[in-house]
Amino acid sequence: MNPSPPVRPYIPAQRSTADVTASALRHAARRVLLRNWVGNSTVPSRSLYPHQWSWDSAFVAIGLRHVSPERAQRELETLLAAQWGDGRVPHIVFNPAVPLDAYFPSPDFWRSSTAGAAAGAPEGVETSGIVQPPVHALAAWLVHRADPATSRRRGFLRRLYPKLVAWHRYLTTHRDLGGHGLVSVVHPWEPGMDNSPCWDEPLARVEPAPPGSFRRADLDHGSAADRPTDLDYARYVRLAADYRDHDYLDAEAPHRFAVEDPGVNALLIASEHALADIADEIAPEVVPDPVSEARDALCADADAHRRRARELTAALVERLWDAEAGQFLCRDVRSGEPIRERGVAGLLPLIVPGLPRDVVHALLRTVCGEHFGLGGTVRLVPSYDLLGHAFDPRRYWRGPAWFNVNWLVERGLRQHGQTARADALRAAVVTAAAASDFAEYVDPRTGAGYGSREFSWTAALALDLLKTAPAAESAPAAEPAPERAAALAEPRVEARVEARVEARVGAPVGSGEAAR
Ligand code: 9WN
Repeated sequence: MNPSPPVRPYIPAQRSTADVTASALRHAARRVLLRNWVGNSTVPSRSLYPHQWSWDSAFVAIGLRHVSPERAQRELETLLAAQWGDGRVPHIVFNPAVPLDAYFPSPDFWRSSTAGAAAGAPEGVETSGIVQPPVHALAAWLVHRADPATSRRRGFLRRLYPKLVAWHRYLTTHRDLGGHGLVSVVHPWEPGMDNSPCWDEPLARVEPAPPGSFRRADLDHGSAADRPTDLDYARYVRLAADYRDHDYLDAEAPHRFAVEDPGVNALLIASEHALADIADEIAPEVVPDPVSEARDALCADADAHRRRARELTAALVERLWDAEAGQFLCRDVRSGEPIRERGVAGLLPLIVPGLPRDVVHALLRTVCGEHFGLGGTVRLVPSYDLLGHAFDPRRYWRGPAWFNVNWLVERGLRQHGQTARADALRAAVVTAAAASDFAEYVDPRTGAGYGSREFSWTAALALDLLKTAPAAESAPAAEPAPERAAALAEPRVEARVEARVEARVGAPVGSGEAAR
């Protein structure tokens, strides 16, 4: 059943980190972010991904806030300037200066400004027509907190808030395809985990586009062994073309692929909590008079966001929790059935405040159990079940560990009072980032890097983990009240913690301290 080699102990590979101090790593991470900055936003990778990507920009902004809070704000502003009239935030914003053949599918495939007109696509910029996970409100809140004075002076949150509200409204209305309050993704690129084995079954129903009808650009830069297959691509193309040919209107598109994904919904919930914090924060700025109807209305908005977060959390547990598996599973909206594959998205609800206690405990057991192996056979959480029939340690989202996912799991562990595990994961993330030259993804068992190097969110999130204090150290181990959870998880720069990470990163590769 499982053709993958036996799981070996984790040894970060490729580059010795023996002499890499935290300050050298911070310097290197900053350099990546500065190099990949293209004027108003950051490319995920200069070669493989030469445009702006939606959830990449959110993760990049979270790291960039430590380099330049103003740039971090602009990163998100640039993305949201390309928002569509119906509220969707496109997954790619194309740079017109980049040649069409540098990335596929290019703007002439998506044709957003014409095919997307009915859905309100902007005229002055070309974008894709699909979306990615809604990490943006969470990112905006964290960016604001890094430098509230600059943020207020620039009216950052005040300007972004209505856009973020419209974005969430698009997801919770147009994309509630299952009719149970959860968001559905309609393309494997939307959850950001393109070729996860979770999509194999629903994708098998999609007729592939003819092989000669498109040319992949990714193989010019990456190894075929690390990337999705040609057959995957043929299906991705078919789904995107079908959506486009129905003017990107959700009510009219056939949406042959429709899946409720726990990762996307968990990020929406975390962002809905962040929207509540943002509404509270901007209230005095927007309406200085504390005793006024307008101020009351904004406070009511904050309450509504918290209420929506609770409703979404209840729907998430109701629809996607699988007690037997000990994790959340995706649900195929077309068949109505759960997808019985253990993708890492099923662990991401760890970042959701206010989950039932038994669900949290089971999730923690699963993260550290044989399927994901954290702290046992691996030091970074893999993207897919280590024991799964489709596990492949180097092929994209079918096994490798990704840094954004591990940053989220670290945050989730810390939120639930798992300080030692979170500290160990944090050290492993920065060690692997340094050792792999900020690889796009790594073998979760060995730390060997794959995909592109100098990858923006790897640098940004390693930097964030180096710069931020573990909030839960000062928080009680019990589950925090939902409404305060986002604030409790709010990182602070703290030299004491940096020094501790420095000691770990500076320790020899494979030494107990570095790997623990
Ligand atoms: C398609 C940019 C993006 C990430 C995704 C990752 C990959 C694109 C691709 O790169 O997807 O969107 O061409 O493979 O899977 O998570 O946002 O870094």
